[in-house]
Amino acid sequence: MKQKWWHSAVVYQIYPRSFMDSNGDGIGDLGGIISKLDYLHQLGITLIWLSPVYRSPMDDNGYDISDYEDIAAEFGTLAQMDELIEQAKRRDIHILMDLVVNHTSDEHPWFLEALKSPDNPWRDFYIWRKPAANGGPPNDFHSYFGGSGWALDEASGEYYLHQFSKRQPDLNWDNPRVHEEVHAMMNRWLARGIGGFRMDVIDLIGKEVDKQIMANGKNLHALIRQLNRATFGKGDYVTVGEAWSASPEDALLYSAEDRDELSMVFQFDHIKQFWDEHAGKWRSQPFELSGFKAVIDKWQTALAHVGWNSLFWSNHDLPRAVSKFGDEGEYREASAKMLATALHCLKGTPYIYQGEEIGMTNVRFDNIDDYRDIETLNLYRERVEAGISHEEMMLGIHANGRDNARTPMQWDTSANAGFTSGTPWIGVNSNYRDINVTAALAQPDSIFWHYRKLVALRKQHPILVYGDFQQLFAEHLHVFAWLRTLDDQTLLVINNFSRERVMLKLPQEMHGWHGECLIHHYAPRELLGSSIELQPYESFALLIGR
Ligand code: TEU
Ligand code: CA
Repeated sequence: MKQKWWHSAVVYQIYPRSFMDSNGDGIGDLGGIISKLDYLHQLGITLIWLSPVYRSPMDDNGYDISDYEDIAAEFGTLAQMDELIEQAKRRDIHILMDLVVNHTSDEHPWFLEALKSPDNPWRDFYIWRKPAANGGPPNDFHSYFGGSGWALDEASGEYYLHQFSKRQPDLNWDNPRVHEEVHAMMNRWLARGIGGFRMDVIDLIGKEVDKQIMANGKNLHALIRQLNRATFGKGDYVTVGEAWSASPEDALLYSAEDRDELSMVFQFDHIKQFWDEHAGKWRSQPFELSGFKAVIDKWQTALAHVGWNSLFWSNHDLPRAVSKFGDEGEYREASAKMLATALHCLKGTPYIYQGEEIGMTNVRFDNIDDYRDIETLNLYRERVEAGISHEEMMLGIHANGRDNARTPMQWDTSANAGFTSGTPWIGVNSNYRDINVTAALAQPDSIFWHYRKLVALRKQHPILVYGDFQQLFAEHLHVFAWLRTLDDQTLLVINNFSRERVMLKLPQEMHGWHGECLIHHYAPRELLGSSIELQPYESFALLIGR
């Protein structure tokens, strides 16, 4: 495999609305991000995935873009965006912009033109269909954000497709003019000095509407290859496509080097595994390690030598890692460190979601009015109207609602966790007095310093980047362990994913294994006898000496 600089990089995702407010309006902004670059430099990350900051009516907090080449007033200005790119570069950090081109905002000029008449030149930038025979939507496609995926344009009597909110009309990627406009916009952003793109729901742009094939349409990979050759493929840029539908086979198509498509994709098997097959995320299933291990193993094995994995536990759409996969209470710190070690000792590029590095947890607002996310609010209303109880829906929101990850970053113990001097756009998690950056930096063995050590290890040890993955103890109910091997080196990684003390019996060939313990959060470990007693949520990585 040809080595790439970003194979050993670690990416930090910033959700700008919630990261840091610099002007007291209660909304995070570019000035706030610039003021925290030294903090990120201290963590050691070299890439930032910046969720959208473009002009937007904020129906979906910026994933509804009305101008791809200007900055939303509440986030700042283009001059500040250039400043952020420049200031980041001085700290050896590159910015991945979030490319949202499956759809625009309904306030984008293209859509405003398209609405003027069915024969307007911009009309077929979007996807229009006549009503069904009964006058209703053309088919029963359901929006991810509730209700029909078709919205009626009264003036023309036609419907337009929107897989997300009705204010996010889908672009028509069968139209070559859409390609031209998007390519030109992307090249202008690359010319501004960004490091690449995260691509929102990229698996949806090849949709075959009349067959109701939304993901993985027949033209999808041709469209992505065209994007590559027309824009980022001309330089050493990093691209990561969000692909909720991706299988390992798909991921090979997206990320195999000779494909000229993407660097990697976000796949969500380890997330959807704990959703209910009928109610989806709104009826959360309890975490269960054996299925989780099998999924991670499947992906590590499938992309072992071709293609490249992204590695993440959370993002702005998901619950907090320690709440989902670890322990929020007594073992919050231990489980957060274990999750960090496990993720960063897998093969692929690790992503840290803002606040994960200090063990931020899910939030529990009791009142639905304290939530902000359009998906949560729409589905609460739709499901409660359909007869689901308030209590059951709140359980689902507490477990998997997107606002879990969108409460303000917790910087210190001052009002609003130091996020804003104003009134925050969404409530601050009440645990900020205990969980905040200032406390983490002051505590030598905090989760933050554990992450920093892991980020540094990846740069120092090629085995962490390129070592082959081979699972051990696959049947064990509490332990997830594996080997990484590269040339004559062997790294043993052992993670106790439970609050139990676990006596792990060792096979004969492992007796006496010793060497350099690269990372641990209890005590350095060696395999001296025929078993090892693991503490609750203990993990370590041991570079086996010869
Ligand atoms: O998310 C795609 C998406 O499908 C998720 O919203 C997912 O369906 C949901 O979280 C699972 O319940 C991307 C962005 O990450 C998300 O923030 C946007 O809302 C969405 O696309 C539309 O742009
Ligand atoms: Ca602000």
